[in-house]
Amino acid sequence: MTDIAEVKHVVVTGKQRMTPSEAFIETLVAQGVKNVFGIVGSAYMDALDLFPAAGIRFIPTVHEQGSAHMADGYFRSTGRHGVCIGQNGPGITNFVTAIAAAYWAHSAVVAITPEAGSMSTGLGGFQETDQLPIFSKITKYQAHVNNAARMAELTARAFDRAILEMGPTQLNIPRDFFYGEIECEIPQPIRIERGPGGSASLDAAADALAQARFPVIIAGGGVTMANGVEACIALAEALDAPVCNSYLHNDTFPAKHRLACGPLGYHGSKAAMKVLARADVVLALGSRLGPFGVLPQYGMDYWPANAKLIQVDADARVLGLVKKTSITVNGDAREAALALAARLKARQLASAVNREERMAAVKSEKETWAKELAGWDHETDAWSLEVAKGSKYMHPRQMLRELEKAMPEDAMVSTDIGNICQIANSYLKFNRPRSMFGAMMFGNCGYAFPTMIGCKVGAPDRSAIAFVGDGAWGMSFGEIMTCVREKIPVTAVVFNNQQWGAEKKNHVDFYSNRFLGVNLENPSFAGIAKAMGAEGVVVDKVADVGEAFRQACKQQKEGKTTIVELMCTRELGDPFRRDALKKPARMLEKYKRYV
Ligand SMILES: Cc1ncc(C[n+]2csc(CCOP(=O)(O)OP(=O)(O)O)c2C)c(N)n1
Ligand SMILES: [Mg+2]
Repeated sequence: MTDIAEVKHVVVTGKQRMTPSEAFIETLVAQGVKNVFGIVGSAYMDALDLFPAAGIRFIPTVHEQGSAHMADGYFRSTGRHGVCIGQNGPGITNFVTAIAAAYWAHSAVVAITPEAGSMSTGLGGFQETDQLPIFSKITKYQAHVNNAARMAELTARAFDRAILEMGPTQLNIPRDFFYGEIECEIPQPIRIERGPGGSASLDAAADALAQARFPVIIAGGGVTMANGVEACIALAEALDAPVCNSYLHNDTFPAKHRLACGPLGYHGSKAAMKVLARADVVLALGSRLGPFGVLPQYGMDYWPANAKLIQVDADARVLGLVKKTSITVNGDAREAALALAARLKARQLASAVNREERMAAVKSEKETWAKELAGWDHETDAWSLEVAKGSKYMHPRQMLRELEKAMPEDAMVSTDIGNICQIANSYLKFNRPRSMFGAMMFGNCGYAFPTMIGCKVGAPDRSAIAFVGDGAWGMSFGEIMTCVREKIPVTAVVFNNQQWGAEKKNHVDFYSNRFLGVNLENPSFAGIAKAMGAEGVVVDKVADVGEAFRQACKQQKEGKTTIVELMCTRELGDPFRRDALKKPARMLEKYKRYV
């Protein structure tokens, strides 16, 4: 067996005779692929056989959903393609949820989907399903290898398009097409250099910023994807403009910077919202301003409807899509920030006049929010007070604060979908990019843990931490086996409040506490972790959280995966979807009680 570390990534050049499996593998090598997540299957075994010799590590997972989430995490922590592969039929349908999640995380994941053999299509043979329609709405591009001779060409295109279109692509390969003999050349990767946007729109944006009396920047995920944090800092400093992170992108601007106001959106920073509300010009840099991320929060409709909105995004389709724009720039976030800073250099800035006053306002809003958060020990609605009374477990907010205090400087944190994970948004602060990996807008429970495993493969020297609720943990803890088997050490922090809390909150707020399917009787998750070969620790006192968490992160250096099970009260923070629920109305007699 070839040692992967010894293999050099050398690609064959010129037209040559080879097998389609070789063409496939050599194209992966040409695209720089070093890790592929998946579950073994006969459909692609002829190609799989060559992985070690090609210097590609195959990382076997527990479930194909895990493979695709890991590919997503790998992309998000590195900026390099995440790749997953599986058996035709059920192995591929198991990808669906995770590919949909990658779609809304804008992750360049290549889902390699071997298909039933071309000679049996339509006959209803083993593991056959039409694999293209299933992914048609959750991929940016679908390549179907319709002839073995096109293996390299179409494989390369799936990789090129994933980066070009900033999202998942599918490479669908009838399984018989791995065999045979073809003549082909391995295509070199095509990477398009992205520019700052049109000069007229940049001029207009610079004018608006120069005339702004209270400019505010929203730093979106595009800033990280463009490696543009430094450029964003330079532009913010040139304008002395406060910066808000877009929802779940708390890593697009350093939290310790004097101009940083924190994240917008659900359980975000009130300081960010109040500062944004004062803006007369908003620069949304690398953000699609997704509707869920700009909803009113804390009873505050903070969006400055009368401000001029300059939106910069590399994807022209999102410009002006959600919020009314005054100026749209179709450009790379980093390049656009540099171009705007250059244009503003010699200009008189209207905002310089009231600089002191603005900086004082920003500072004061930040202090007010920090103070409010520091004093916010538990939820105060009637139901939360009732269930927390006499509980021997921890108030989630106090526990989250301890985690914040003990957070390693090099942390990467993924967050799942759930009430406590969402509250964590207030307590997650980062000073470097590629540090926060929320479940983004597909919002599937079970995202955080496998995604963080992929992040750790991409960035093995960083502390890898997944925040997961107990319900979501039930969906995803199987991948502990991947951590143990493949020696990928991760820390999972499991918030055990014995309930599907986020949904229970809707029962409380809208359905008169008629609880159905929301209470969880859990086994010992720490015990399960130990039985699976990982470390497990249970904490039920706030004073012990920091030490247990620190220890778990430290153990990553020794190759150990640790599950930190944190026992919480059943209190619940502000709900997710107040915007999308209505008080129930019933018309039929038999249902009249259900209001
Ligand atoms: C795959 C999937 N199924 C169902 C949901 C609906 N859902 C959203 S939040 C939530 C509850 C999460 O519970 P838990 O993970 O225990 O976290 P908690 O809210 O208790 O903090 C559910 C079921 C979802 N988002 N994703
Ligand atoms: Mg829960």
